[in-house]
Amino acid sequence: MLGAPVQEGTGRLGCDMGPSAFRAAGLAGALRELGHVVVDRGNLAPTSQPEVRHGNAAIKSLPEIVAWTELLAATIYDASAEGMPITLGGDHSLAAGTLSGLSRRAADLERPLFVLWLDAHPDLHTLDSTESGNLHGVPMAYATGQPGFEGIFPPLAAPLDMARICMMGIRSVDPAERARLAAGDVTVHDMRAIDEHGVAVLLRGFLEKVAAADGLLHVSLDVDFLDPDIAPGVGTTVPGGATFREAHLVMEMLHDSDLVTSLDLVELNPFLDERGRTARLIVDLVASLMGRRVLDRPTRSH
Ligand code: 4U7
Ligand code: MN
Ligand code: MN
Ligand code: MN
Repeated sequence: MLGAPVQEGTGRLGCDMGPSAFRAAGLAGALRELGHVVVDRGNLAPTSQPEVRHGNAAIKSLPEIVAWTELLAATIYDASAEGMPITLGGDHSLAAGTLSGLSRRAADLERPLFVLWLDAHPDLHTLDSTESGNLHGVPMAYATGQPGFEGIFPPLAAPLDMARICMMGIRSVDPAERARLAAGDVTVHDMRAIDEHGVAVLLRGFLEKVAAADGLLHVSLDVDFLDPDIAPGVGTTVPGGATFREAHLVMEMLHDSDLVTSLDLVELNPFLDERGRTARLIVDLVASLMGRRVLDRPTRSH
């Protein structure tokens, strides 16, 4: 577990308390109960900020986010050699750093990096296209090597192949992001696809691809993947999200696949939460991902 209390990627305060809330909700204990060895490395903090600038005047806190990206890229690269890094956010801008570190690890191992992106949003804005200027909306564009990050964000060992990304829960896409999705071959399972087919069928197809390619699998879980009724502790609520049961099934299937090599938990804003219920829900979901189940039965097709 590595705390990354970055909040400058959103337009508001509060995500800096995320790592603390995950700890208070009992994340480490829940995983130890399942037999895992858990090391809490505490919270990271960048020590200096680069002098970076960009012509888009809407952009907020660019030096802070670049500093976090550099720090996390190095830290997660190292941590991925020792175990399964769980990054406790912090806002989703941190995925620029984790994906950068993991792409370098995957290149070293000569294994392909796959990403399961559980989010209401694709976070595919570039520095040029973002209108809100909130950099939690750009990590996927950076990680996939979209133009305009060069000379500002750290260089990637290898850009993430769009064909190795599976997005689930998507329901808020800006025009520039829609164009990028249309141009690339990202698998996007929006809420309509989930309603029509169910998460099991959609996820199984992706997991089979990862297994066949002997890939690394990174899971990036944005709290707004979940329906705001069950997960109110987030700044960017979008109605119509994943249900409790859908989210648990995703996690149980991920556990059964034995493919997950790293995890981001992002966008929890404890200031907006109701008596810790969102933090506790995420802890329960991670426990499912790490092996907790109701009966001793894997969730396979029959
Ligand atoms: B999150 C947004 F305009 N696209 O760019 C933007 F809708 O990490 C939202 O997924 C970004 O929560 C959401 O500001 C970023 C907006
Ligand atoms: Mn996100
Ligand atoms: Mn989101
Ligand atoms: Mn958000």
